[in-house]
Order: sequence, then C-alpha cells, then structure tokens
Amino acid sequence: MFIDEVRIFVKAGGGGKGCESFYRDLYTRYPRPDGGDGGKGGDVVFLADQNLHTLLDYRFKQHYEGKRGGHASSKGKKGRTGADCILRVPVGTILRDADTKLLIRDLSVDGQSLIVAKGGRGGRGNAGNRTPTLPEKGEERTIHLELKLIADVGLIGFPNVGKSTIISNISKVRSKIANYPFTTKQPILGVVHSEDLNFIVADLPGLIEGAHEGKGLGDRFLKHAERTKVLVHVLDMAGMEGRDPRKDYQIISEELEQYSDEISVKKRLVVANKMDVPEAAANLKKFKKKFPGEIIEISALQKQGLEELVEKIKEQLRSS
Ligand SMILES: Nc1nc2c(ncn2[C@@H]2O[C@H](COP(=O)(O)OP(=O)(O)OP(=O)(O)O)[C@@H](O)[C@H]2O)c(=O)[nH]1
Ligand SMILES: [Mg+2]
Repeated sequence: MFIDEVRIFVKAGGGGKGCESFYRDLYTRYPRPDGGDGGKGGDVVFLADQNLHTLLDYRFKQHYEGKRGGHASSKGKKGRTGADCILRVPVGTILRDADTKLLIRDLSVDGQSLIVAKGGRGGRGNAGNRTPTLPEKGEERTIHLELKLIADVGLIGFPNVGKSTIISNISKVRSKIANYPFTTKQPILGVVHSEDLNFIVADLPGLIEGAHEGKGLGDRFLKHAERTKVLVHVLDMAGMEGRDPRKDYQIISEELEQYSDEISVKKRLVVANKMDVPEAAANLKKFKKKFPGEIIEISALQKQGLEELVEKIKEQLRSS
C-alpha cells in the first residue's frame, strides 16, 4: 500500500463591497439610499471523483482560492456571487486540518462534496436605510490530504531491465530512466488509462540475487507488490552487460519465493524487453526452450508491443 499525501493551503473568496449611494431626481425631495449588497465570496469545496487515482496534481500546486464576490452598485444592484473553487480528489481521500490534525472528512463515495472554507459574506449596502457593513473575509486553512493507494500491477525485475521506461511509456508518470542499476529508489505509481479500464502500476526498485537477505536495495519494496493483483516480471532479453535472461528469470523467481508464499503464487506476466537489440531474438529462442510459458515481447524504448502488454494486463485484472 502506498500513501500519497500533500498539504495545501485554501482560501475562500472574500465578500464584495456593499454600496452606499443615494438616488435623487427632480421629483424626489429627499435623496433615497439605494446601495446594493456585495456578493458572497466563493467557497472552497472538495469533490470526490472516481476518475482520479492519485493526489499528484496537488504536488505541483498548493494554493487554491475561491473568487471574491462582486462589488455592489447603486440602484440596489447586488454584487455577483464569487465562483467556488472546486478541488477534485480521488474517492478515498482523507481530509484533515493540517494544524490540529483533526479529521475533517473521509471522502469515500463518488460525488461526495464538502465545503472546507466558506466564502465571506458581501458588505451590506445602504438601500432601505440599513446601516452599511464591511464585507467579510473568506475563511482560510491548511488541509492535509491523504490517500491510501493500492497498485493493481507491480513491475519487478533486475535493475536496468527497463521497468521505468515501461511505466513512463504506458502512463503519464515520469519515472527516472538511466543506464545504471538502482536508478529507481522509491516505488513510483502511474495510472494507465484506457477506454474500459484504468489501473495503477507501481514501478518498483530493482531486485538482485540475495535481495531477501538485504542485498542491493533489499526486498522491502516487495511488500507493495504483495497487495497488487498482477506482477509483471520484466527481463532484459538483450542480455546487456553479459546478463543471461534465463538466469535472471530464475533468480527473481526464487527471490519471490523466498519473500512470501502469497507473492510467489501471484498472477505473473513475463515480459521480454529490449527486443529492438539484435541479440535479443537469439536469447529469446533459448529462453523459450527452457521456459515454454507465455512471454510478451516488447521494446519499451521504441514503444513496441506496449499496447499488447496493456491488453494482457487488463485480461489478468478482469479475471482476478
Ligand atoms: N535498447 C533498449 N534499451 C532500453 C529499452 N528499455 C529500456 N532501455 C534502456 O535501459 C536502461 C535502463 O532503463 P530503466 O527503465 O531505467 O531500467 P529500470 O529497470 O527502471 O532500472 P532500475 O530503476 O535501476 O531498476 C536505460 O538506458 C534505458 O534507455 C529497450 O526496449 N531497448
Ligand atoms: Mg527504474
């Protein structure tokens, strides 16, 4: 399980100014007060939306404001109501007051909404002989958002086999890609969108022989894979740096077995990556001889075979 959390500052719109004015014409003996009221400021509202899956957007922007209410004018004209600031968040987002840590609401149903900061009332005008007032300010507060995420699919394999390249090319998330091992040090989540099914993929740090004993970055990231429905085992079929994909396959399978029974029996897809490299074809032939099961051939770099991979993942998810 991943925890996605952010703090954002919200401020509702202030009220618009009320108006103080007097109506006069040739026939009115005494000027008549006719100033309208200022408009109410816009609220800040959270709305649970089932089409969202992460709080990623809030990482990039942390200040949100409702619009100020419109100012009033003479002849009793009221100011416009300021537009609300609507913040869409995934279903399952927990809102807390960041200062007191107190729970505000757990948005657990699609379409559920909640006002977290109220817009200020507009200033009162002098129409009808009332005493004019100043507009109120909008409420402001800092909110802590938390979302517990469960990835549907985990990408596993040796370092440098192309896991981050895959996630970057099937989802919008950009996971750092580089030609050295252990580029990815923390799990990265991406959402794969397709017409009929959206799912969350986790790019996990690479595993090596002895990971269960703590070698490399160890196997502690596999706890994230434990909750997934499908594991995608990525192999570097080009056998770069003198690697043998058959051996890699065996080592990773053993590491998974060592980790837990739950993980070792999980649905698994095997992916042959780097098929654009000339040596890959011969390696694949040898691999298939030893392991005759299904294998999906792709080149993550050249974006080949990725649609098929997504389709296969969807098939597995549907049947789970
Ligand atoms: N030729 C070729 N190179 C690839 C392909 N996919 C990835 N690479 C290269 O392989 C290297 C490693 O790719 P990454 O996506 O960072 O690999 P990773 O599995 O995430 O590696 P770690 O995060 O270190 O575990 C990069 O230089 C990529 O450009 C492919 O299909 N073909
Ligand atoms: Mg990586």
